[in-house]
Amino acid sequence: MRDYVRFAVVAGAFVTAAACAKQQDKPPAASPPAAPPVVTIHAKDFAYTMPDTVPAGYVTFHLVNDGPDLHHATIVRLDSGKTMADMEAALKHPGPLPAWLVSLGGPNAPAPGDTSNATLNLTAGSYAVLCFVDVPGGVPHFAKGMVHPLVVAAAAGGAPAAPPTADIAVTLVDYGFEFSKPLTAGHHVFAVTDSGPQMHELELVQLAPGKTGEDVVKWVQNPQGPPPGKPIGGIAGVVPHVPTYFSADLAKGNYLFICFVPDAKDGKPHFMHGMMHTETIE
Ligand SMILES: [Cu+2]
Repeated sequence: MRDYVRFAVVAGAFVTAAACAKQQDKPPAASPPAAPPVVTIHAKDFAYTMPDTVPAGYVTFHLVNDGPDLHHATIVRLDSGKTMADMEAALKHPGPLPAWLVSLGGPNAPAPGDTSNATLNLTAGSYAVLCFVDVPGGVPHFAKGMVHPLVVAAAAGGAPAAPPTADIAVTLVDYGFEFSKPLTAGHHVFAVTDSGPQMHELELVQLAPGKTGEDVVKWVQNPQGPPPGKPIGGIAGVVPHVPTYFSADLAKGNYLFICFVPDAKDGKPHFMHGMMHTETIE
């Protein structure tokens, strides 16, 4: 009985407050911006299982690598009314992507059986998801079926999702990685921006004890024996000046940041131009 009374008094106070707010015509208190919706992409040899449509605005892509090979999910936008058929024709030609095919990042490769993530800000339009990973055998996985159309639909309304709150900024440059502060153990949200002029990616690999970036490069070129590190993810190929985000939990150890994007001038992967960097978490 006593509790009921207290409830009635509290409820009455709310009613009164609501009535006052109405009388004074105050704007409603702003609700905190929502977290981006999470879209799960399953990758396997050699196909994606994922939704066909996502809402415009910030979207977090959660990539599950069902294996057995390495896969990522590059999100590309098709401008100028180009179709999936136009894209597949253009991808038959080596070299830089045509200007109407805009690579916006996406979750980079986790180890088979693991997951990675990326948060992107997408405008409404026609998109596709592609796997450019060419290990093993040197044939990019999109040519083996890892292509999925994606429509980004105008958001339904309501408060737009806010970007993640990053604690480390990484800038991709020709040819290297620049950090806003040293890496530490624990959970981190990375804000990744390519400052150009070329497109780059960020693949994060936890090096096995005693292994180096050169060991990773050798293994990628000839994947024999156990890998010299564990891929964690990062951001797939992204054009300059488009901010993206990913999160990862890091333990003590050595971490390789590497870019495999082919150079616009000589076609060599960017790690051959020096775009590989090791950070140690003590
Ligand atoms: Cu690069």
